Amino acid sequence: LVTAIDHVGIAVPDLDEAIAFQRDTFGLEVAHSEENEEQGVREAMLRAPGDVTGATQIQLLAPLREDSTIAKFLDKNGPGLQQLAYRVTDVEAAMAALKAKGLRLLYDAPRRGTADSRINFVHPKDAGGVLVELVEPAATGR
Ligand code: MC0
Repeated sequence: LVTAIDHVGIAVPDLDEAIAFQRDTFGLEVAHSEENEEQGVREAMLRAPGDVTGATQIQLLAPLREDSTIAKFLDKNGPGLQQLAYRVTDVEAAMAALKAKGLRLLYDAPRRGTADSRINFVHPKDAGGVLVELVEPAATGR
């Protein structure tokens, strides 16, 4: 079902501060950043210098609004790991396979994710306490 570990997402209160911390402490660099209005996030994808295209990235997620999922996560838990994202080739097929196993998907249809990927999420209560994201990269993407 899964072809790669796409990214691991960290909730942060301030995106620019978190980017600077990861750069100055660990040497990670920004590969991509954007705002996703629907998801209520400002986000950045980080990678290690020299990483091959398609390698696992670290996603920093900062809230755009007080009522966003990331704002709620930060209020409840503080900064930290928020999600694990698995790459798939066909998000609808992955959704159907997981539904058939009795797992709850958060959306009835895929929504827009980073860099025009198509995404959905498995409820953390059905995945060992981990919010699992399914990511089908855009056709022109990685
Ligand atoms: C909540 N829970 C989590 C969790 N969030 N467990 C593990 N990881 C998380 N991130 C647990 C809580 O501890 C609680 O358990 C129960 O789930 C209900 O939590 P809640 O605090 O009442 O929160 P809800 O139910 O309002 O929301 C949780 C839910 C939400 C997963 C449905 O966060 C959501 O819709 N997430 C998907 C969208 C998202 O995360 N967007 C931001 C990233 P207890 O035991 O205390 O009851 S956007 C993104 O990722 C895009 C841009 C991309 O990568 O392409």
